[in-house]
Amino acid sequence: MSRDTSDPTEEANSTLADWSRRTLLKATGASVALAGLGGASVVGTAQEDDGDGDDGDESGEEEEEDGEDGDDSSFVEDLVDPTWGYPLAADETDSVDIDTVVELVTEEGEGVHENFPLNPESGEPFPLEFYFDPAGIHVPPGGVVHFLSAAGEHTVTAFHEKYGIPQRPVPNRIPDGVEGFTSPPIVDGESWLYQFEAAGVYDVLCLPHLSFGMVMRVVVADPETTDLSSEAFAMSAPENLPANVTRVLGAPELDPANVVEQETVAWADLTLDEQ
Ligand SMILES: [Cu+2]
Repeated sequence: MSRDTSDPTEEANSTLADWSRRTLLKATGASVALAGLGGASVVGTAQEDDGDGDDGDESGEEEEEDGEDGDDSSFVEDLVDPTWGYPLAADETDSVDIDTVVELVTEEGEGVHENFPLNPESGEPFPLEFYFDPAGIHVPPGGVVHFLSAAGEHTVTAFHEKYGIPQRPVPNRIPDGVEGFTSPPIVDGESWLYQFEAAGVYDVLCLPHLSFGMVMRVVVADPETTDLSSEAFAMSAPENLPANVTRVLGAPELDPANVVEQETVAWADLTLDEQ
């Protein structure tokens, strides 16, 4: 029997996948923002919020499809699953315009912080630095964040006990009642969108690099209506976690009220003292 090289089942499956995706995007109105790769709504991956809060487009380029947030958040929020978020292939990453971008970085050599991380096994300096940048962000309730793998393979995973294993327990460090969530592994240029609904403090980790201190903090709060001195925003000191993690989450710059005040806290600005 001769083998047919064009497998009709495979072809049908890929066609179906294409069809489903386009239909999904179209149904939510996101097709305008996502379909035109290289189109008008392209933003550079290095773009950062200019911090002045007006979402102004200094290039003067008109963004015709703006939602009320001034970016694509209102188009993509219906796509974002509360547990699985919404992944973007590398060639889709630039087609989405979300103001809040967090880069996931693997840096070889000296790195940003001297003597960080230490090798979790030996305690000696480790020649790679893995980090989220910014390491602290404030988002309003319902805010969408674009996590971009700038270099290396990473995940964006909530501190929730379901992601722990006996050799590497993960305590709950997200608001009560919020389900754990995680991205798939994302590599160079791929990214992942997540919408933070409930107010509170969310500590987030990268599964392959947890022991190297690749963690960050997202503070979800409406500063107008939220009492930042309430218990929901009092973050407990990290306990029973690798020393590198304790150093990052214990950095004074990641105090939730400070994160809200600063809007973003750069990785380079953390004070990573031994605790
Ligand atoms: Cu990582």
